[in-house]
Amino acid sequence: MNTSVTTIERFIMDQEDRYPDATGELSNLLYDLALGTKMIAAAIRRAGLVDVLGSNHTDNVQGEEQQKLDVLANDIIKNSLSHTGRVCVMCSEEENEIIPVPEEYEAGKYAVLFDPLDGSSNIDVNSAVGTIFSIYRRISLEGRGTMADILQPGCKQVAAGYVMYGSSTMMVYTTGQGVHGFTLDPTIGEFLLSHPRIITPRVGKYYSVNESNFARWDRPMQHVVRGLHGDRPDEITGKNSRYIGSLVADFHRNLIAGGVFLYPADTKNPRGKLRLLYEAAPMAFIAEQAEGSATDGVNRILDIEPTGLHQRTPLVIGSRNDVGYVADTLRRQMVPSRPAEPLQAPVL
Ligand code: P6P
Repeated sequence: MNTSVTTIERFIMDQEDRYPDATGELSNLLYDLALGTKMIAAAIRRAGLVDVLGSNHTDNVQGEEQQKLDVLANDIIKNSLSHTGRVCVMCSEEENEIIPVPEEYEAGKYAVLFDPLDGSSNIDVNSAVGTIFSIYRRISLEGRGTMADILQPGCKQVAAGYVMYGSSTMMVYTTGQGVHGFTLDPTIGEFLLSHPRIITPRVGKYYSVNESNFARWDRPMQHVVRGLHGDRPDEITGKNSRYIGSLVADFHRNLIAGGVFLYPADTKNPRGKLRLLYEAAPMAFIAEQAEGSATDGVNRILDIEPTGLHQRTPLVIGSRNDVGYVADTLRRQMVPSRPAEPLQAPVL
């Protein structure tokens, strides 16, 4: 048995040692999250055997029907963090309002935002799903955390990551010192370092988009995707299409193999479908730390100043050159808006 393994705990501590003023709180917070996701993984692995599949017969703030595992995952993450004294406030895709730490617990210096189980509609068909998290240092001075601690631009994140419950359970995170992947060894119940310092290829093999939305995109975006199809070899070499419909799974494949994921705005989702705070921003931090990039089509995701907990954004994320192709093409296609033509008086 290979005994020279690096557990996530040891890796986090080693990284922390580089910062003499580090208090260890962020390290412990990451470990709290790792523990919570191990519990979620255990529930998912048994999903077909115990009564955790299927609908919870409730809707979340997005108006989406909650799966039983959505609710369970949300409770597990909250319970993993609330009592630690490291968190002052939380925000979850599954809850309408911010979640201040209960009065009986000390409020810490971090705000944690999360999508407890993204892609949960894939659970019943045994496709990969994931937990996404984003961590900020609080800006309020004391006491229970506030909305201001949550509504920070993505460039202020101190850590971000996801856990993908796929063929294996993997945790991928960054604290701004590169992106590192850990695979859960179920025989010992530990996340072990398996993908140190992940760098995403500049040019990707894949493009990932829900093509059924094609007719609802604007013409510039249709032009972009036709380029990714290979219809415009003078602009870009065509790519293979891969789309699972689970952000964590689609993002992870592109992170490792190179590729670009797109969820553009369309006539049904004019602001895009994905949420800025606990989906796009954490994934954007990871993408940039892996030498990739992330935009809303043309603007850097990490520069967006949030105005609402559950606000949505279009998302183009992955290999730097591919994300750049999309932005350059959209900018070229965008005809400066002309002043509206004066209305002609009807000819009687
Ligand atoms: P569509 C899952 O519901 C999710 O929020 C993301 O994980 C995923 O990327 C996207 O929606 C898929 O949406 O409209 O293609 O099914």
